[in-house]
Amino acid sequence: MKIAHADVLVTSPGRNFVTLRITTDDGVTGLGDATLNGRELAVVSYLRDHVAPLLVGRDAHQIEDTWQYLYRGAYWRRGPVTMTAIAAVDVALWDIKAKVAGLPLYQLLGGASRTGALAYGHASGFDLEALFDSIREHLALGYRAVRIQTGVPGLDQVYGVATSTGIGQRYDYEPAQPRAYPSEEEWDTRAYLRHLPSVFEAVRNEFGPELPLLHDGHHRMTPIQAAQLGKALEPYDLFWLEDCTPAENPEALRPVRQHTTTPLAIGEIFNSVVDYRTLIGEQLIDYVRSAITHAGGITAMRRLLDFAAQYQIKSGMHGPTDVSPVGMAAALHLDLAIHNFGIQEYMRHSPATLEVFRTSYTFSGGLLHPGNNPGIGVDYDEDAAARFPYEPAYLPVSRLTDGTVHDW
Ligand code: EZ4
Ligand code: CO
Repeated sequence: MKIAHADVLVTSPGRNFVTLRITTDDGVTGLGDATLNGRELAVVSYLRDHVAPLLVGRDAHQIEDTWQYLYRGAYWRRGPVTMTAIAAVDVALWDIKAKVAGLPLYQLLGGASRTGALAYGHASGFDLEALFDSIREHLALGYRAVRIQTGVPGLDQVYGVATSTGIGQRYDYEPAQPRAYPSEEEWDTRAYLRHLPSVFEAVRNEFGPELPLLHDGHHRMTPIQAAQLGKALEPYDLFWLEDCTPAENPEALRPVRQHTTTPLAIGEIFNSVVDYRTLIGEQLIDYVRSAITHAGGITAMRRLLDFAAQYQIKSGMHGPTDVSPVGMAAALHLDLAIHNFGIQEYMRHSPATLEVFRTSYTFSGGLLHPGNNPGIGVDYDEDAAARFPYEPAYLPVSRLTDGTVHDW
């Protein structure tokens, strides 16, 4: 079964998505997500100009060999653009293999280890009232775990907080805005650190001790600030504190770990198992945040999560709306199959997105399931996609109150 062609598809049903479609000589198609938020066309070029021509004529069944060929064969290894492109090829080939086998992909990964994948949603609000409304709305939708993001007194716009006038739906935060330049947001870490524990106290008082609560620090703290926050949040029993420090420096989590028992999650901007060697080997984290889409596909994520399992570290795959329904479906197959599953992030995609991507995954009783269609279970509607042409979009940039560029 040879690869006949590989097409790169770009569409923007509310936000940009890049999809690789591989077609075999006997007409089987597979899809892979290649969406890198705010840098979409770099991956398009990588795939269209440098990868697609190499795929034609290769055996579609040789997933491992193709992965190594693209990784080692490029000489220039790792990096978000490269690993997103490799992931798209890898997922598309797994989709094909499972379709040919007539099985949902999770069956080829060892079969189901659970009935469904516990999902968490994004509750947010500028003040407590709006936040409580958002939490209630998520509970009504069936969520059994929620991430809490809130405004900070003195700041107009804060990461993770939905606005009624923004591009996203009321409570689903969409940070990438279609515009020619990134927007700029003001940030003040001390004001944030003073405010956040009171928010968690109020949420626990209102919603009780049982509901799993998560929070994303989005890379903004120094190690000692992160240690202070982790300690201050201990009474509120977080499921995890995510990305408390910038991602490049794994050693930063040593002091955080020494000072707090709040569980730590990191890795949504990592793209390789290499990024995790210190973090996993020294047991500095509790959850691995990479997405299949950005970390080399199912082949690479399986290896990473098997490594993590040796240290009782679990999965918590990244699942914002910038991971397309193809990337989400791939994640759900792996979530269902692996032993060390932790939780799956799940921001629902917009109705327009779901017109282009016809999914078969389900969300019920707080659990996601990939469905039982052969392959990963997503179809791409090209006519619908054509109605939503590409629009340049950027994530915001963060500045401290004196104008210094900060981590966003
Ligand atoms: O900011 O996906 O945990 N989720 C996140 C996301 C990221 C965006 C960046 O593309 O941190 O909201
Ligand atoms: Co995050």
